[in-house]
Amino acid sequence: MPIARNAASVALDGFELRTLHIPLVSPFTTSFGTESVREVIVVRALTADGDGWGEIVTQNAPLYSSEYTHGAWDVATRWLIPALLERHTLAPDEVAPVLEPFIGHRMAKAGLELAVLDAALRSEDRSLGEHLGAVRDRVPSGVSVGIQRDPAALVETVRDYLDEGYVRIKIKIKPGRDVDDTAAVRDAFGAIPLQVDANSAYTLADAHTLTELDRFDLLLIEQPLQEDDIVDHATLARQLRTPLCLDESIVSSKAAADALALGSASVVNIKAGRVGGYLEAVRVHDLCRDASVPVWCGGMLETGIGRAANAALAALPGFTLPGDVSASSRFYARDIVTEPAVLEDGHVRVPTGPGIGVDIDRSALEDFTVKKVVLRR
Ligand code: OSB
Ligand code: MG
Repeated sequence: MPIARNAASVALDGFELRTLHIPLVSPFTTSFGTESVREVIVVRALTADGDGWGEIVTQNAPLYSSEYTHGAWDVATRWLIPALLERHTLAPDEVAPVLEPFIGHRMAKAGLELAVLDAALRSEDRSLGEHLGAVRDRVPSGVSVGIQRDPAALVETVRDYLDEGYVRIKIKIKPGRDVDDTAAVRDAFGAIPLQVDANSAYTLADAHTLTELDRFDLLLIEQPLQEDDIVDHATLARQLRTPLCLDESIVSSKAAADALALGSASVVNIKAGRVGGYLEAVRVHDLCRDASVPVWCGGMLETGIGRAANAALAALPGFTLPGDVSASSRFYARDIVTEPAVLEDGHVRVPTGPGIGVDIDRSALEDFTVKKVVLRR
């Protein structure tokens, strides 16, 4: 099947950035903290051919990675956007090379690239899924479940998601909330597709606790150790029967190649924000597919913008495990797109309209905006 991955150049007039505060339907707790309001930056690329939309998926505090929303706003307005606006015309695959001299800040770069990509694809009347190489029109939907008050509360929360039709459950764990929580879910629901995510909360000294999880036949254990513990992850992987999946550590296709070469992971979570954009995410997909390493699409509590783009990415052929590509309602009572992602028979549809394939709900966007700037050439 031919996969066209070049999109037209756009004539860039400027960018609009907004910080949004969107309430979550319930607090989301991980090993690194609790979030009740999603603070996120929405990017609008202003071009001669129309607007494009993107999202910078940083969180309020630098707890998942070193990036955080105020930092992303600062680097985007002070450095990244001015560099992009020096170019009169820009193709989506030129965004990353133009921004490459600026170290790190991958989520900020990814949000800007998505806005340019969306504008370019809309102007050509092509969908992001088609552009990235999607081979499915819907993707299986897993759900990421935060740490609850106690294992009994966790069981009730998981029950509700299973009743909604989610086809895979991921529970967050941390030291002291691992074996008992996992046992409670296994005991209550039997052989459901189940995996755990530690968000870097352990060290190699905790290997005995992590090997205890082997008896639960989990699909995988996600990111037990620190982002740069690439050698320790390889050591741990050799002690576990459960497949080890990396999230935080995979910051680029180079990092993915290194992790696979070292044996640090046998599964990879792909998040476009974490690797600097959807185009780099496809490169991670491609190299994992060449190495027969299964991948799945992670999430960062995306709004309808990133959620639509994630569905397109997750429709690529190497995404053989269900991702954290849930319905909008898993996090939000009100989203900022006119057709928020819904769960249909345990799946989320891949949008087919031009660009990301969803339209912005302008009144919701205004209502959630707490800060706005427009930078023009
Ligand atoms: O580790 O996958 C993670 C949310 C914020 C930061 C990190 C992670 C998560 C999730 C939620 O697990 C995934 C989602 O958006 O559904
Ligand atoms: Mg994770």
